Amino acid sequence: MILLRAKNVDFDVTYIDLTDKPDWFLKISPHGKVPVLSVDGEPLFESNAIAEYLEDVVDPKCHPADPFKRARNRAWTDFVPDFSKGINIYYTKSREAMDEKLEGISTFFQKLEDAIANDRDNEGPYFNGPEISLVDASYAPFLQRFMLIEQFVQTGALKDFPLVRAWAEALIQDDAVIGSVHDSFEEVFFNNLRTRGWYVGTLLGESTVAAE
Ligand SMILES: N[C@@H](CCC(=O)N[C@@H](CS)C(=O)NCC(=O)O)C(=O)O
Repeated sequence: MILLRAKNVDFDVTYIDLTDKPDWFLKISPHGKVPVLSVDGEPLFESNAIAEYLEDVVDPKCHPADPFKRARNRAWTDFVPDFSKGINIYYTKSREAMDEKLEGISTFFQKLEDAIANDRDNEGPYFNGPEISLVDASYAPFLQRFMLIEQFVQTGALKDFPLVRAWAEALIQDDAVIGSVHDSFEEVFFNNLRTRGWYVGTLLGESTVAAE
């Protein structure tokens, strides 16, 4: 959704309940996962495949033009599943479990800090420079959730990683990222954390600030 917005593509979005997936969705999503992009009625699944397809068919180009840089970006995009699991401190059931997870979080931020320091030759603020790219779109949802929770938990986990912090701050203020989630995203996310017994749910209070 971030890339569709960054590329100004007109699209309709259908949200589904992942705890009660409709039959029509299971028919078009072989792994039963979102996102799925329907192109002229034909489904495409897997975020990276969808992003690469959009990059091929819709301007402006968001991947770097240089093939070596593109490959490096893809390599960092491949790290997203590990990264997202490494920083999702909000999916822990107790303060101790969260603290334990926090002990390992620097490893993940350090890798990205080094990647930005080594691969970027400008002030950013995005992964490659002033424009949002595919690699940004792949990290944004996880950094967006982390930053949202950080307001409440204040772990300070990003304090030693100024490049990642500036990157995350740019992403959460980007219109394509803000508009990539439903208006009720924050409320639904927080309610899930509360009702499913995740520890941070106890720190969020009863009501939340309005969603973006
Ligand atoms: N590798 C997939 C992962 C997608 C994924 O994990 N989607 C989650 C939501 S963020 C999902 O659909 N979960 C539902 C389920 O696994 O039943 C991609 O990048 O598209």
